[in-house]
Amino acid sequence: MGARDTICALASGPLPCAIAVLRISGPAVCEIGAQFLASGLPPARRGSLTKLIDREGRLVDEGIALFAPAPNSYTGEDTLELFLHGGPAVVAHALEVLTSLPDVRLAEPGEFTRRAFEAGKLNLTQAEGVADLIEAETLAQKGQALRQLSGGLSETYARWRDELMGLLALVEVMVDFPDEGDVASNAASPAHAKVSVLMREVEAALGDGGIGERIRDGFRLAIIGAPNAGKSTLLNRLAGREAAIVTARPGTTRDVIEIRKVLGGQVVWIADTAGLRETDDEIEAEGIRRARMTADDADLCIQLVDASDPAAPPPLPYPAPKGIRVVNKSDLVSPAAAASADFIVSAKDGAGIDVLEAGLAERIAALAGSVEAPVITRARHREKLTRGLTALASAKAALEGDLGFELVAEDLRLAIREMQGIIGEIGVEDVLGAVFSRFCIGK
Ligand SMILES: Nc1nc2c(ncn2[C@@H]2O[C@H](COP(=O)(O)OP(=O)(O)OP(=O)(O)O)[C@@H](O)[C@H]2O)c(=O)[nH]1
Ligand SMILES: [Mg+2]
Repeated sequence: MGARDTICALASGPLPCAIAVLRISGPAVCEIGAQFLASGLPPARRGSLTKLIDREGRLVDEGIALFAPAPNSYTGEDTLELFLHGGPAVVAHALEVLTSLPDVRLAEPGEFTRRAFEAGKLNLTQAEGVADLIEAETLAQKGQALRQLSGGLSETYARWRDELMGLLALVEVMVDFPDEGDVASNAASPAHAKVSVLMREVEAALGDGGIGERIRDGFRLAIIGAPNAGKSTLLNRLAGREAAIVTARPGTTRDVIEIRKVLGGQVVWIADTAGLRETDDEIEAEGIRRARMTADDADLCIQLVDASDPAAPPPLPYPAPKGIRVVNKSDLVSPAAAASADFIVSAKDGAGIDVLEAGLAERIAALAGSVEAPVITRARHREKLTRGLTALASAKAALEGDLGFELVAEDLRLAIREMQGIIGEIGVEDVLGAVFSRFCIGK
């Protein structure tokens, strides 16, 4: 993937459509303008009606051309956008003409944004924000992606990096001139106080309950309960389709079956699980193990109880607010028998489902709103920040144990590197492929 190649791609959606946007970036843009635009490259940043012609001078299509010369473009390179008629034949012909020049090729997924990153137009968290914005399905996801794209996350990481650098400078002075200054090399030093403050900030960010990741990837809601409580019937009711098998035989569900739904303005994954009971059946036992794991990982857990089951319901493994007690089969037994329930429903005939959904939506919205502006939106950020915190803790311990400023400096350097890694300043080669390959082509 040589940066000197010129790349082109269809940047708009599926064809046919009203207008197709072709995007071209790289050093061959001027050559393309001269060869294939009947009136040559238009003036910078002014949409101009023009004819696209092939090598033989035949008309490919007529449309608007928009030229943004380097460095003031998305990628930082010469960029040309062509707004053509959105027909498959038009686009195929246009791309064929463009790629007929040497060093002009079709772009890889995310390659335009990767070039923008390499040109310093965006940092890595901002580039991730671009990808998230394109994938955003809920307003909450869109809001979070826009905040990330406009630098909301990177500002915090860059501030931590700067503060750590200031701290490192302070510590390095003490490494070089151990006898100078009146700063004691112990727990009362200003360095120790600063490390402690930073640690508290990073700990607070890490202790956000994973809300940023949940907004991006979806909240998790598990349905658990005894066999035959009606878990699969409830899942199907919430899904509005027959996603899981329902039978009168206890022990029907073994695998975890998930559906996706928007509730309370958030994407939510709802999981149906195997009924919990003692069993000698190896397959069922594995299903039950997975059910417990799913419930443990969930943000909310519907604990479903069969109102008509004379057996005492099992004790609730999850207290409120995570655990929600729902009594099912209200069509069989009078709801009075289920006084301790948070919700009473009949999954089979739909009674009470609206109220349950509204209650779930309220709880999800409350969870999502519990952290104002999470600085972690991906596992990648969390991993690096966790490593950064470990390095800070080690720096703090070294200060407290008077282990020498060399060790403290080394820990601070490690912490700085993690912050820089999050915003993509260093050590990013291994993650770039993973980040950008998930983009769509043309972005
Ligand atoms: N009358 C009545 N029957 C219900 C209701 N919900 C589920 N059932 C019935 O209860 C039986 C078990 O339903 P499932 O949804 O398969 O129960 P489950 O909890 O998924 O069971 P397992 O997968 O075996 O753990 C089926 O015969 C359902 O038709 C309800 O609200 N009212
Ligand atoms: Mg089931």
